[in-house]
Amino acid sequence: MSGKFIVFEGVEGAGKTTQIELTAAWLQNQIDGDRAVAITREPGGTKIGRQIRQLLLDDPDECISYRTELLLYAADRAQHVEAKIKPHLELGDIVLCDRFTDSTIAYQGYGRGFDRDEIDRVNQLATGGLQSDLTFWLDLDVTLGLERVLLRGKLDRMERATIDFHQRVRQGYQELANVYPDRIVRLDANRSPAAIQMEIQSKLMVMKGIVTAVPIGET
Ligand code: Z5A
Repeated sequence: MSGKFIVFEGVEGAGKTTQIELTAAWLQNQIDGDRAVAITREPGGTKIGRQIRQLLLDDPDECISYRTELLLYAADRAQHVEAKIKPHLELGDIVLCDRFTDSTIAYQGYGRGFDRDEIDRVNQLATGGLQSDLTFWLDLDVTLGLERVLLRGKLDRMERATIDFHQRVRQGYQELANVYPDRIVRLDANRSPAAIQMEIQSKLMVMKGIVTAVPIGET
């Protein structure tokens, strides 16, 4: 596949959506015309996924078991990879995705306590082995993130989990970043959106196959 798959991860309110939009606007001017920048997210990147997202984040009458939750995120991802991500990558597009497999490791693994091997098997089944080319982890204190989200309105089912849960999730991201330093870039998310965006752009500028190289003397 000739495209690039860039994922944004982090706890609630870390600023992923904000940075994805800024990155997409910047990239439009950096890449050649026959490639597109596609923005997507999990859960909910496809039509089926939007229905799964409702099941996951709304308040169902019946309590969702952790195992059901894990499998619903995986079902959303399987559809997302097949119906949207892979077709874009095959066209050579740049896909900017809000959350992917590391969210499942952080939330269902570190947060809910599922065994890592079990999560890896589920992720493998859902993705067929697809991984991000680069993941930006927007690292933020969980209380700051939840404060930002609260300003926006009511918290959803996942956001209402305990602070301890969200702290374990952040710890999960930290451990993933330690293990995969080439794939996961930690960004301090407690800065202005512009400062964070500058750092993202500088990382993407040096990433092979993203920004169109302008031959010297041809500006
Ligand atoms: N989940 C899971 O458990 N397992 C999985 O496998 C997957 C997901 C894929 C999806 O929620 C939930 O599903 C999520 C993990 C779980 N749940 N929890 N809890 P979502 O898609 O609804 O929400 P989210 O991914 O957590 O995104 P978010 O809450 O919208 O946050 P964000 O995208 O990172 O931030 P934002 O929208 O860009 O910014 C939030 C606010 O902060 C907004 O008012 C901004 O204007 C403001 N902001 C942004 N940047 C800054 C800076 N730099 N300074 C100050 N204020 C800022």
